Amino acid sequence: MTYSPFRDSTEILNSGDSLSERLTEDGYLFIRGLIPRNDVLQVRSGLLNIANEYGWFDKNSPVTEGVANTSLDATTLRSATMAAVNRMWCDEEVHRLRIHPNVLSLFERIFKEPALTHPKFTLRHFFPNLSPTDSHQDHVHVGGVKFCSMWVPLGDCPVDQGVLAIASKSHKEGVLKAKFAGMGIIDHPSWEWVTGTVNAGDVLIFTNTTVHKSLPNLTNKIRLSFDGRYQPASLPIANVSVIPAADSGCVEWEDVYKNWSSTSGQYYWKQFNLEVMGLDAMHYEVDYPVAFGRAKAGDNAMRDMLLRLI
Ligand SMILES: O=C(O)CCC(=O)C(=O)O
Repeated sequence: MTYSPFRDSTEILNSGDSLSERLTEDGYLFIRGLIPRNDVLQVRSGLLNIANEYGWFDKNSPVTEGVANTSLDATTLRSATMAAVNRMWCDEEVHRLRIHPNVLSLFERIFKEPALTHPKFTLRHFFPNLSPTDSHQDHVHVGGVKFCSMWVPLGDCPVDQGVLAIASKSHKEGVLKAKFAGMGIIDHPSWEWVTGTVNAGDVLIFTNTTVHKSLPNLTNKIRLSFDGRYQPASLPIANVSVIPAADSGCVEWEDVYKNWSSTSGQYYWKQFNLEVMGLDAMHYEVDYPVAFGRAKAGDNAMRDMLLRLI
């Protein structure tokens, strides 16, 4: 497969009309330096320090490099360091980064109304030995009516460190058939796959039906990133998006916030009169029996993917 470079939308950052036109045309926006680089690096440093307490990194390299401790396989890592993931997900600085004023004002320009940041988000730690994220559309997993995803690497992410790739113009056909559970969409000849280095502070924004995936992480470093979802506050949101992620280990938001040093950034969505709807699980759950069967029969790529989905 060949990849073209991202179309850079930094120059049109201040024009809501141009941003929405481009989003409608390409299905994505790549914006450099939307979030101050140092804010991102500070969050990265906090998360690396937590992860380091749980032995994630190679002892012979500086923690700041995020070089993976290769003696931990994915299974050991998952069971032995769940506590690290719980703490990382609840980290207050990550939560505040998602609602950075530069981010909110960008989405308000695009939506032309107040922007709601979904309370739930995904924090990813992509180890070199894991399989990449297969191609999918977020609508299937997140539900709701209309939202954009924003992918933010927490540190510089070169192409070979598992960066995101996007199928430009793939958002126009609605929900597409996938191999299972919304994952693994067959390529279409009219799409142009785009990718490139995404540095700390840069963001990738795409619609809820834009097909995307990650490239393999061929380095010896862990790729940290988060993906947040943003929507016009007046539209319904799915119930699965207003609860803490399973990775947090928390059921209630109160538990997420219990070790925060400040209340800034807590319960921000309560300012809106949200209409909450159920998730239409039609596309999502239908293939699970097959997927689990394959994972149990020794398909490790399937197993890794399922572990990341649930
Ligand atoms: O970071 C990844 O590997 C996948 C991200 C993703 O699927 C998303 O941002 O919706």
